Amino acid sequence: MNLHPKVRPLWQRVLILPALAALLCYKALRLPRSILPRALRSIVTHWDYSMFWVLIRSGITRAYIDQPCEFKLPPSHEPKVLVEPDHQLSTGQIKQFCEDGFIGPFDAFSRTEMADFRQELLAVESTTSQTYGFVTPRDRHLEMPRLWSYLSSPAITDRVAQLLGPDLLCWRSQIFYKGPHAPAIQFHQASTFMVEDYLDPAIFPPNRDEIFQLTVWVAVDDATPENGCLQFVRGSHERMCTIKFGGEDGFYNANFSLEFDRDPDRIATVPVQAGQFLIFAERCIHGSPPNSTDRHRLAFNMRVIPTNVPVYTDKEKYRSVYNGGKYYLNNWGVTVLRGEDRYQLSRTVDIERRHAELPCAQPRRLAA
Ligand SMILES: O=C(O)CCC(=O)C(=O)O
Ligand SMILES: [Fe+2]
Repeated sequence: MNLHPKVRPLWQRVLILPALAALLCYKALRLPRSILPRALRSIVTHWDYSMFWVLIRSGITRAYIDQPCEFKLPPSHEPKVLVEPDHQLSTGQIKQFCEDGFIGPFDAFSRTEMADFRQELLAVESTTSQTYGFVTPRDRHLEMPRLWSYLSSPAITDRVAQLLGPDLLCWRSQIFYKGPHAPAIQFHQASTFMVEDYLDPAIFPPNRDEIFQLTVWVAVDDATPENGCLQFVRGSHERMCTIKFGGEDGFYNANFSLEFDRDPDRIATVPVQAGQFLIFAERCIHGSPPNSTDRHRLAFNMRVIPTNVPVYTDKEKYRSVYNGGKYYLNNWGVTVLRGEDRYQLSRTVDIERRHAELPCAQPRRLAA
C-alpha cells in the first residue's frame, strides 16, 4: 500500500475504506499480528484507534499523520540538572518553554566560526552521505567531526539537559539549506516521527504525553523574517493536529494542510543570529516563511532524546516521504550527547571511533 498523503480518487477511497475498517476490527479483536504482511502488521500495531477513526469518518480526506498525544504541563519548573552559571535556565524560562513549546535564541558560537563552517557545510551537503550512500542533508554529524563538536558543545547540551534530563542521545541531525527565493517550509509538527513513513514510529517514548524529544536548531547565517527564520504557534505542542489532504499547502513532497487555529496572535516569528540556537518540541507547530532574498539561509539541527527512549529498534530501513529515498539503518546509530547511556536501547555509534575511522580523519575539537 502506498501511504503517501494525497487526495485519492473516489474509487480508491471506496476500496480502501472497508480495508481500513477490517484492520480496525483486527486490532480491536486482538487477532494474531504475526500472520499479517509487514506493512499491515505495522499499521495494526502502531496506529491508534483515533488514527483509524479520523480516516474512516472523513472518507479518507483527513488523517493523523503521526501518533496523537497530549502534553500535560509538568508540576515543577525546576531544571532537571545543575549546570554552570552561564548556561543556567531560570524556573521562569522553563515555565515559558513548557507553555510555548520553544525557547531561545541562546548564544553558542561566534559569527566568524559560523562563517568559516558555512563553506564546509555547503561542500558536504551536495556529496554522497557515508551513512546512507546517497546525497542527503541527514545525519552528517556521523561523518563531520566539526558538526558533532558544535552539536555536543556544553552551551547546547547544558540547556537541553535542564529540560530533558542529564543523559541524552542525539538520534538525528539535518542541514537546512534554504536557497535564495526558496519557498516556505509549511507549518508542521511531529510526535514520534511516524510521519516519516506512516508505518512505524521512529522513537518509542515510555509516555507520549511528556516531552520526550527536543529539537536544537542552530543558525549558520542570520535567520530573519525576510530569509525565512522559524515561526512557531505558541502552545501548540499540547496536542497533535489532524491534516486535510490536498489544498494549496505542501510539506516537501506531500500535499496537505495542518488543521489548526491560525490566529496571528499565537504565531511567533523568531529571528536568530548566526551562532545562536533555539530549542523546541517538534510537536510545537513550526515552519519557516519563504526566503525572499538573493542569499541563502543555512542552519543545522539535531533531535535529542533521553536515554530511556528507544529509536527504530529492529527496523532495517525506512522510506522518507519528505526527504526521499530509502534510508538503510545499518550505518546509523544514536550517539551519546551527554552523560551516560545506561539503558542501551538502540543501535549506537561510538562517534569518536567513527570519526577516527573516516578516510583522512582529522580529529578536531572546539577551542575551550
Ligand atoms: O529550517 C527550517 O526552515 C525548518 C526546520 C525544521 O522544521 C526543524 O528543524 O524541525
Ligand atoms: Fe520541523
